Amino acid sequence: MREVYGDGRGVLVIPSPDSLAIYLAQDPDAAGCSYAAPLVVAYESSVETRVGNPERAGAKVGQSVRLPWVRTEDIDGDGHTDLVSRLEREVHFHLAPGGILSPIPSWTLDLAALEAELPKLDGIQFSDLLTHAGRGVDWRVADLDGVAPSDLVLRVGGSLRVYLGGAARGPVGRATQVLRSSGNVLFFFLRDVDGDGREDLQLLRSEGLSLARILRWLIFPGTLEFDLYTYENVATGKSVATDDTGADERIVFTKRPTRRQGVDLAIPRLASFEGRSDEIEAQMESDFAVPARRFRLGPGAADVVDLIDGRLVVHIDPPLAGVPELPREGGAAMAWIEALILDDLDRQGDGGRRKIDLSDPATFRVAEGALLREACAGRPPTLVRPLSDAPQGDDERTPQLLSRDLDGDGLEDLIVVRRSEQGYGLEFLVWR
Ligand SMILES: [Ca+2]
Ligand SMILES: [Ca+2]
Ligand SMILES: [Ca+2]
Ligand SMILES: [Ca+2]
Repeated sequence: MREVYGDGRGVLVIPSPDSLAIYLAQDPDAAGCSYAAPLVVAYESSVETRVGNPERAGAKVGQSVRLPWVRTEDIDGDGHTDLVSRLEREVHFHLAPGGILSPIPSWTLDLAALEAELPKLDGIQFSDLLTHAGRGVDWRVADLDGVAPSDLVLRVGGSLRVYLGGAARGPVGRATQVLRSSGNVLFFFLRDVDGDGREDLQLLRSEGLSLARILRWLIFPGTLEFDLYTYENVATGKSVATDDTGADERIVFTKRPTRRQGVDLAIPRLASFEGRSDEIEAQMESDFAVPARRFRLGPGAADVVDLIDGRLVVHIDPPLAGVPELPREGGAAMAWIEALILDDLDRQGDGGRRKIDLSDPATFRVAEGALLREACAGRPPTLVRPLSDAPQGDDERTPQLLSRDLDGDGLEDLIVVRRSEQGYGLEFLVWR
């Protein structure tokens, strides 16, 4: 039993092989005694058992369980948390008007039906392998026009469909706006590019990529070019006449891109790259093991706290120009792309290009901890303090640093989390 909505009411979740039955307690004073009819969330799970090869000493034995993709977030923007459950071929949206979750999906996005709209492909397209990558169906929810409820954007291949208010009811009726892009649309983003507070539409598209070109990269280096097109959000909340006939049509995004930018992926000779990939992997692994991270301990821009040889090392307000703020490991892919590529392009404006050179080892230095440690190297630390307990033997894994405002002064304090086979060890440090 756990609390999901932060309203003090207990929630009982009973899993079955293909659904979760969620029982919400009805009366906060009688929590645990009376429950409403269950909310049944369908999901697909898979349990895979590996028995390995018992003849071999290093054989792996175990079971892997794929958990359902269920997420809680406010989909329609009414302030009440809703529930989304993603299945292989459809997505169920359970909305919670007035804070009461609908026991049956309020609407369903039928991914299979949308995919069926795409032209059929005859086998693998060797002349353009990215055709397959661009064939997906994708969705995002955001408030685009500043008028409740939130809005829905669907991508079906190279066609983008905007439904104002669509987050509350799904893609019913005619789309408010349809944008079509040629080439292979690989991905789309809703993000505020120009800083006016409204999310704009960005499409990442590519030229064709033939099998012949990949084979060529085995011998010669080359470049794969991507286009990033930005369509500015110009939704006004009012209907506007957009053509001479006076027909009333809402436009949300500009009909043509307002920024055209490029991302060039420089591909090294693959035959030479192959031998170096292990080296790069080892470097990335050791980079990600560095626990250094940014804190706001004092009034400066950022402070860096690191753990080196069992000691806490604090640098107050060190110069960190050029060290990007990267998501922690496990952050969403979108946050990485944003920090490493898109933020830079936003600053460049129309016509900007960003080169990613896969033959340059610096391209793979993407762990913030390692970059922060390097930025502070050679600088006298503000404080060095041994941790209170000695590390608990060789089995201890790299400690993690967490931040919380422990004393309520509005600035962060430190929590050191150590894991070993004996369990967890926590150390709380209030910064004054
Ligand atoms: Ca909601
Ligand atoms: Ca809206
Ligand atoms: Ca904007
Ligand atoms: Ca504090």
